[in-house]
Amino acid sequence: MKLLRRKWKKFKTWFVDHQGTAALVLISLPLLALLVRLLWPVGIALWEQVFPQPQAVVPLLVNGGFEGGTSRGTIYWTLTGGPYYTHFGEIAPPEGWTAWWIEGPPCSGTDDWCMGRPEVKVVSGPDQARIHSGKQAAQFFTFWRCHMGGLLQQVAVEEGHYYTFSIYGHAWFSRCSSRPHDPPYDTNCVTPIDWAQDYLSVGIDPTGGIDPMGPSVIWGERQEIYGVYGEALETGRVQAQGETITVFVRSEASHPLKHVDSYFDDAVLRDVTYRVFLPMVTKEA
Ligand SMILES: [Ca+2]
Repeated sequence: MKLLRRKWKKFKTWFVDHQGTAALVLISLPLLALLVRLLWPVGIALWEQVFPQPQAVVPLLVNGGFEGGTSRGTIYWTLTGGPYYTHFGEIAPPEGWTAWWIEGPPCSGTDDWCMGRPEVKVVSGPDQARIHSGKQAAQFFTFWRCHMGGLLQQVAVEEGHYYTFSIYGHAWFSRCSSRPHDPPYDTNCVTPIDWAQDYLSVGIDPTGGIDPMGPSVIWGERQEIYGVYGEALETGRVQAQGETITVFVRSEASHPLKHVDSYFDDAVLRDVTYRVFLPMVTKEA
C-alpha cells in the first residue's frame, strides 16, 4: 500500500507540473482512435491489394472432368433444318453438357455415306486408357457411320474478359474388331474401307450462340489424335462479347467404319484476361 500511495503521489506531482502535456494526451487519444476507425477499411483494402491472398480457383465449367452424372440434352440439325432437341435413349451426355451433331449431309465426298446420329455416354471402364483423370470420361461414337458432332456448354462469364478452352481427347476407329486397342485396319473382317480420318477440335462462341456451324464460333486447330490421350486440344484467347459464351468440343469422322469413337476428358475454361505472356528468352551459347 505504501508503494501505491507513493506512486499516486508521484503521478499527482507530475500531472500538476505537466498539465498541458496531460491535457493534450487526453484529447489526442479519442481523436487517434477515431482516425484509426475511419482509416481501417482503407488500410485493409490497400494491404489486400499489395499482398493479395491466394484464392481457390473456381471452375468456370460445370462437370468439366465428366465425373458427375448424365443428362439428356441434345441439339442437332438435319437436311430438313433445325435445330431440333429430341431426346434419344442412346444419347446421354455428361451432366451439364449438351450433345450436338449434324445429321444427313454426305461425308467422304460421296452420297453413299452420310453423317449419322451419334451415341453419347459417360464411360468409367473397363478400359482405363479412355479416362484421362478421375474415374470417368465422355464418349461420342457412331457405328458404321461417319459423324460431325460433339459436346457444348454455355458458360456465364465476365463480358470483355479473355478466355481459352481446352480438353483432352483422342479417337479410336476400327474396321471390324471390338478389341479396344487394335489398329484401325485390322484384317479380321472384310470391308472396302482402308482409309480414315477423325479430326478433333475445340471452339468458343464469344456471343454465347449454340450453332456450331455459325460464323461467330472461333475454332482451335483441328488435330488427329489416335488411340491414346496426348496434348490437349486448345483454342486461342477469345474475348467474351457478352455475359455468356459457349464452348464446343468437335469430332469430325470421315469414315463409316464399324467403330468410330471419340473420347474426351478434363475440359477447362480459363480466364486469361490478366495473364502476362512473356516472350521466351534463350541464353546464347
Ligand atoms: Ca474424368
